[in-house]
Amino acid sequence: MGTDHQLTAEQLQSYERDGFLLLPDYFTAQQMQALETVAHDDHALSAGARDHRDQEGRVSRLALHYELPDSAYGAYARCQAVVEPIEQLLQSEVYHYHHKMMMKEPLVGGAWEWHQDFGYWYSGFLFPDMGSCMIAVDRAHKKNGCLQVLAGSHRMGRLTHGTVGDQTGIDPDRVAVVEDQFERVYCEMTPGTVLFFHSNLLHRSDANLSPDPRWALICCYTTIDNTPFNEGAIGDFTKFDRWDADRVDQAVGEHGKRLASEAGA
Ligand SMILES: O=C(O)CCC(=O)C(=O)O
Repeated sequence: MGTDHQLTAEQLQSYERDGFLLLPDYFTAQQMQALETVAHDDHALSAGARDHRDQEGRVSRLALHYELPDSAYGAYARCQAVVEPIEQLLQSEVYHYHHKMMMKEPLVGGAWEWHQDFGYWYSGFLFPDMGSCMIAVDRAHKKNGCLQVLAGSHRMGRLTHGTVGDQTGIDPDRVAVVEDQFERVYCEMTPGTVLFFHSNLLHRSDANLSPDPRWALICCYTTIDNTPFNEGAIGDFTKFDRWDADRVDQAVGEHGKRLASEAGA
C-alpha cells in the first residue's frame, strides 16, 4: 500500500463500466498475516458471527459490526487506502455503514446466491450511492469459493430480491437470463488484494469444498447525503477519522496484544 491512494482516470473508467475494480496485492502479505492471526485468535469475533444457510443448507458465517471500534477490523474500515478510493468512486465524502468478516470455512463454507448489496440495503436507503471494499485475508480461488461478479451488471439498477435459503437473492428465473448478458469474472485474490464494488453489482460465491479457509473483510460505505430514511438501517452515520498505514498496523498489533493478554489471564 503506497501513500497516494488516488485512483487513475483509467481505473475510474473501468469501475464505471464494470461496477468493480480489482487491485492485486494492495496490502502486503505481511499485513494480511497479522490481520489473519488476530482474526483467528479472536474468540469474540467467532462468537459474534451469524450463520447464513445457502440453498443446500451449507453454512457461511459472518461477523458484522456497525460501529468503528479500535479493533484490527475497524482499523481497516477507517484506513485511508480504503476510504479515499471509495470516496473517489462514489464522488462524495462517505460514512461507514458496516464492516464484516466473511468466514468461509474449509470443506463446509456455504455458497452466497446471486444478489446485489442494494437488494439488501434498499429497505433503509433511497439511493444506491453505496460501495464496498473486499479485502482478501486468505487467498481466494475458485475451489474455496472466491467472489464471482457479473461485469457491468450494476448498470441494470436494482433487481427484485426474495428469499433464497437463509439469504436474500435474485429470482433464479431472472438470474438465468441475466447470466447470459454479462461476463462472469471469478475474483481470485491473493491475501491483500482488494475488490472495490458497486452496491448494484450482481455477485455470488460457491461453497468452499476445499481444505483452504476463505476469510475476507468487507467494508461498506454510503455517501453522506444517503443516510437511512427510516428505522430500516442501523449504523453510526457520522464523520470518522481516517487512519494511515502506520496507525492501522499499530491498531492490529495492539489488538493482537490484547488477545494474547486475555488468553494468558
Ligand atoms: O463473501 C462472499 O463470498 C459473499 C459476500 C457477499 O456477497 C456480500 O457481502 O454481499
